[in-house]
Amino acid sequence: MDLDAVTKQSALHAKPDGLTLQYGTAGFRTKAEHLDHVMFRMGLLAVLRSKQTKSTIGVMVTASHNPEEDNGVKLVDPLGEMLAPSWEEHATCLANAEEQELPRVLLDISEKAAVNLHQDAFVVVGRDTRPSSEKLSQSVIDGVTVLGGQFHDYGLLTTPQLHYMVYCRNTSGRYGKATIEGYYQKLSTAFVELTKQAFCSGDDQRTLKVDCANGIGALKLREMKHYFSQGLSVQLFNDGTEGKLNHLCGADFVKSHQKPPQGIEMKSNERCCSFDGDADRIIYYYHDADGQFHLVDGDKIAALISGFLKEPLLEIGDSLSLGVVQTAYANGSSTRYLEEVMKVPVCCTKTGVKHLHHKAQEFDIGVYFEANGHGTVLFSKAAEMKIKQLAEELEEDKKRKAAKMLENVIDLFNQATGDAISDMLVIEAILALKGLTVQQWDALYTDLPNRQLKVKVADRQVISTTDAERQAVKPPGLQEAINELVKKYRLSRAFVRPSGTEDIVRVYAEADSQENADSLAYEVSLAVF
Ligand code: NG1
Ligand code: ZN
Repeated sequence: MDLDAVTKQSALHAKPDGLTLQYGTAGFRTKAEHLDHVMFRMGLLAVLRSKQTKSTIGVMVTASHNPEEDNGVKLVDPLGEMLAPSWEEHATCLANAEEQELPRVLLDISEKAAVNLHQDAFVVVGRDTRPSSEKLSQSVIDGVTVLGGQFHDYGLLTTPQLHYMVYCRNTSGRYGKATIEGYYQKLSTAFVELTKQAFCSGDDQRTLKVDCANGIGALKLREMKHYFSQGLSVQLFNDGTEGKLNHLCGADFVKSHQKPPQGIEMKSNERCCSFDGDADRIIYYYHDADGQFHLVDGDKIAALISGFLKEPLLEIGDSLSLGVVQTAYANGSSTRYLEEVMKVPVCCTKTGVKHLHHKAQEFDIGVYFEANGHGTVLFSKAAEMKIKQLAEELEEDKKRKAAKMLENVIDLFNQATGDAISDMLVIEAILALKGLTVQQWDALYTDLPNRQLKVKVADRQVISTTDAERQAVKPPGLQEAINELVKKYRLSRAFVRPSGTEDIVRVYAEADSQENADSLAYEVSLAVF
């Protein structure tokens, strides 16, 4: 490691005095102008992680649903997963080291993590469409090269596409080709195969309106839509040609405001969906004949998918386990529906996809979704092999057909992370195969009215939680106060937790009516002070 060269280069990406940042749920995120040094240093860290794992590591420059002025960076581990927790700590140390401490911190990390410094390193970089992203990704590359790492810059990519590239590169191409063309081919082939037998009742059924949050999703969906245009026609809105990224549009806006985005024309009963700014989340919605808005969120996506998967799994007659993973934000009705009607086991984990992803790996087939629309379905190696083997069998019967269908489903889901484009194609395939309208899908169960609030406090870390964030253990008395408030309402539930991505405390409440959910959330937010 040429530490003199690092020091010299680092001076060109100097850390502002006194600035401390933390590697949170989705990496580092803050105003773009404060991130240059972090980018450079994450380039350094990616090289060390690559040497240690003897694998390609990904670096994605994005701040997802946050405003256009923000930016962020996260590292992607060898199998396309989020960075391992012990390395999150290294990332925080490295980002906060003062200039003169940088060489020592680098050596410290190398020693603690037993990095073989003679090992080669390879890093792949991707970025979203923010005006600041190009320059910031160049700073990442500066960090990679000063430590002698090789790199490939994919340029503009959705976050899940970068995860896909990392996964492909570390599995010798068995998962797919590590090119944008490879991604389009893999997904669209699976989609076309899956929907071959779908009954389509006219063109309306095959059209979907997509709000792209004025982000990277628009660029990539526009490139990709020709690959599957026979099965599905997508109409792009908020495609970045006029509006501002994530401004009054996108999945996060629609979910948190529970209203349609600007810039999309919705006719009654038309199926619409929104991506977020880096296209790793998706949610659906529609207006009914009375003009009422209906949100079909991540919980309902999980319900649709698990219901769909149950049938072919039953058909192949193998006892592959199917489970659903949610967070505390999952609507109470969805949990009840999954457990009592669908009879699938449901687990609850802490917020943040790394927790859900990890838990989902405990099942042969693990469906995980956050209510905000981030999720995917993971198939264990054993399940994949069993399904592939059955799909190859000579006898052309129902069992083989079911296995074939599952085989395509495996290919259509991004196995590395939640992916708006991939999830959209799965959902569209299921709706087509089942002949379901968005209203029929929405009617699987009725959401309990709910409310989320943000509370600004001096130090959000004074709140700590347990039981997958559903109970507050600190400060003393807070949970008791929440329990008392919850008792006042029917079908009620509430919890608070410090956000991992913003300097706020989040309050969530649900109850038998919107008015009650609103009051409960408000009362709980007062108890937080
Ligand atoms: P925080 O800020 O920790 O609540 C938010 C989302 C998560 C996840 C991350 C990463 C909610 C309530 N929280 O986390 O689900 O998506 O951002 O983007 O939606
Ligand atoms: Zn995102």
